[in-house]
Amino acid sequence: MIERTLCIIKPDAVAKNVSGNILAMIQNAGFKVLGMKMIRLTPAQAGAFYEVHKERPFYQDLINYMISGPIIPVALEKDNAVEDYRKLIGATNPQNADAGTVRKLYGESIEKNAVHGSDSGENGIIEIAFFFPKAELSANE
Ligand code: IDP
Ligand code: MG
Repeated sequence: MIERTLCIIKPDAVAKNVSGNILAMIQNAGFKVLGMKMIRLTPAQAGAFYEVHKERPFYQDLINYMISGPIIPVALEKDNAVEDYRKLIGATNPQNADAGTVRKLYGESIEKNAVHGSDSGENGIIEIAFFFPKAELSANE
């Protein structure tokens, strides 16, 4: 089934200048890029994006990290996108991620783990809409 998922290249990966390498991995894996931009989140935006984690002890740290520098949200589409993208990026904690995954290659810690990925097709749609008005997405979608 064709699905959409949201990638975010997080501040640590943007700062390390590996955004292009990560995008190449994503595109070589067959994902179509529907939209992409480099932006800086406000604290309120970061808090809203990660609202689902607001009761977790790492919530405030996560917000501080996500506003620490520019990020690159990328709207992706592919058959089986959610599962295939999560396989490509690897486990949340880079130490537990499989060899050759984005987080193993570029993540620094369980927090500074280089990229975001949606956890379901439903959330993929919602998260893409958080960053991209429909008019900004690829016209040949
Ligand atoms: P995911 O990004 O693999 O879906 P989630 O559990 O949804 O992982 O957590 C969202 C983000 O919060 C992670 O990508 C990571 O940046 C951060 N995070 C998750 N667990 C921890 C933790 O135990 N300590 C610090 N940060 C964490
Ligand atoms: Mg998650």
